[in-house]
Amino acid sequence: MKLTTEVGGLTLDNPTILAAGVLGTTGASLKRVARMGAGAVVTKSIGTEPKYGHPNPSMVRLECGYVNAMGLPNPSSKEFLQELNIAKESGVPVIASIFGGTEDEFKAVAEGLPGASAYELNVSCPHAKGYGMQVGTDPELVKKITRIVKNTVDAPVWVKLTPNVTDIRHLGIAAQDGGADAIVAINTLKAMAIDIDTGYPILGNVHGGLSGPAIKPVAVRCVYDLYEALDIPVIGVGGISNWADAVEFMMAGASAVEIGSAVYEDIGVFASVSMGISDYLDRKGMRLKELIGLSHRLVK
Ligand code: RRO
Repeated sequence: MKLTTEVGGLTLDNPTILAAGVLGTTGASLKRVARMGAGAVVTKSIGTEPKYGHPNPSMVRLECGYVNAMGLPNPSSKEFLQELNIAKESGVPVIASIFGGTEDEFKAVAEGLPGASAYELNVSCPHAKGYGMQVGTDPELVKKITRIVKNTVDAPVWVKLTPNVTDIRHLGIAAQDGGADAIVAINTLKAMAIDIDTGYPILGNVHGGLSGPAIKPVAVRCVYDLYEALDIPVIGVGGISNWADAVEFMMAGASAVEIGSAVYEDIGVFASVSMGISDYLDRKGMRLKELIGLSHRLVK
């Protein structure tokens, strides 16, 4: 079954996308992921100024996933532009993940990274003071940020939301009202880990965000709720490790999926997820479109 997909203003060869994260730090690593079968790639989140990030350890592997507090390390949009241009040689869409503390900062980063296939507004990092969740839990601010970037760039604008709120639909509606072309759900869940030999919190920053299999049911619920509330596509992310996880997200309403933590276990995950979705559709005699939001049609 062919998996070509139109989502949020882009055409993808298949609906698997590298989520924003460590592998999006350089043009070379983004190209490598594209070669391994991703339908599109998202960069590490980029801001206006260079940032070292939080002290080490900044990422810890648990049985159920990872807790990280990288702290938005990035070289600034000015320095990252060359990496973006290298990544574009891959031939797959390259989405620039951008962050800021105000709508004007988001605008400046977007202007500093011309030529991205789309812009993913990161309003959802759970442990970045003055950025991320601090701007992304306020629907009015989410709408303002979305609108200003949408009015600045020609490319599609996606908005990545935090699950760390009572009802994610308010944020999705705000982003949609601001002109977003797609919603990406979810960023990491507020978390931490403690070393029981010493009693010290493991992360240098103490607090972090949880990703991986542990957050999958939370993410599926967010996608399900957003699909019902919105007219724009939802892109699912959170604990997707195999094709069955991707199918579950699509049944909840995801038009495509982003994969983050699972890449650290197997960079071939994009190809295996795509092949698994294709085989599943063949077995069921379905087209990809019929899978998206299927659970809603069954429940009604
Ligand atoms: O860099 C990070 O610490 C980070 C980011 Br920007 C984000 O969006 N989500 C996350 O869990 N970590």
